[in-house]
Amino acid sequence: MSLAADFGVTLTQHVLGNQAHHPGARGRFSALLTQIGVAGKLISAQVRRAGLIEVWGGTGETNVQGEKVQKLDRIANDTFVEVLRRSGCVAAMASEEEDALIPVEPAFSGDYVVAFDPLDGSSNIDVSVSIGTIFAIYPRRHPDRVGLDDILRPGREMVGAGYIVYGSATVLVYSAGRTVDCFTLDPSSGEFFLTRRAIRMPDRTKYLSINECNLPYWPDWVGPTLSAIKGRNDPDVRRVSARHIGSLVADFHRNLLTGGLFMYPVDRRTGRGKLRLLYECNPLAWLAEIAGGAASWGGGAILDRQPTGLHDRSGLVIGPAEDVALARRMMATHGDPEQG
Ligand code: P6P
Repeated sequence: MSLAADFGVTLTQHVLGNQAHHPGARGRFSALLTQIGVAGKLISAQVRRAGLIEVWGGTGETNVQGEKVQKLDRIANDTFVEVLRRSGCVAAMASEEEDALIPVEPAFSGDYVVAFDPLDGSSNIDVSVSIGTIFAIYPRRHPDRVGLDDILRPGREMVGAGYIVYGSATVLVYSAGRTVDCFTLDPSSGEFFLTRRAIRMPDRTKYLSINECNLPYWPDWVGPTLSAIKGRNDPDVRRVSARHIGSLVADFHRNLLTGGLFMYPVDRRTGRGKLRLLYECNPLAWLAEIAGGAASWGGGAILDRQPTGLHDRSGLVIGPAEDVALARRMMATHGDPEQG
């Protein structure tokens, strides 16, 4: 057998293989995903050097979210913007780090609009906890113009979504709508190789992932939901454990693979969630549903929520479908500020 046959499937090969399921595809989506892989490699290289080069700490700026911008936030954002801009596949972008829609000049404009969180979990950078990039891909609506209506649409209209986790390894997970597949970056070759094919989220909640210090501010449905799930443990058998690292993308990746329920409920004092709908909740909800899980907010499925602004926030319950349904029943019983 030739050496080449020993190598696994690369991201580009997998994306091109997916293309076969889209008759008439012109390869632009494939090119976009391949370029997202390039951006992930570039950001990974910077993340892996944090501490060795001057990228720890903040830039002194505050972003549209009112959060202190970390140096790596800015590096990741600028990298993602420039790679997508030069890809020729994108007409406009929305970034957690940018106030407004980022248009792409006509010479480089393409068929898609992309919303992304360039570096989720950045409060963990300086303590070397896993962080990541999350992205959502929509087809542009009009050939001759691009605007907010191209991206302020329910997540169900996405044609692709995924994330890159800069953890013990750099992994890229994406779906083009049929399967959720995971690729691991091989540092020696610089290639992403397929390492988990057609991921299915386990049906049972093995891990609970929630910041319980926010308990005093949660709606009334949260306590009973947690008690019902924790109640599955007994002195002889531990069925559920707590795992929460405060980095949504890393918490989600673990939960996707091992079966975990992540919850970030709204603050009942304000009725507002913390997580962003367009580039955190929607892409992960899309992956969760394709992998057999579910994702909800107070008003129903995350993917059916109509955004009103680029930086809309939402409550989020995401994980095994049966426990997302449990949370929904508890919301119906006890009420939730997002139900209106
Ligand atoms: P808290 C990171 O800033 C983030 O957006 C998510 O990655 C994470 O799950 C959440 O905030 C943590 O928020 O309020 O628990 O610190």
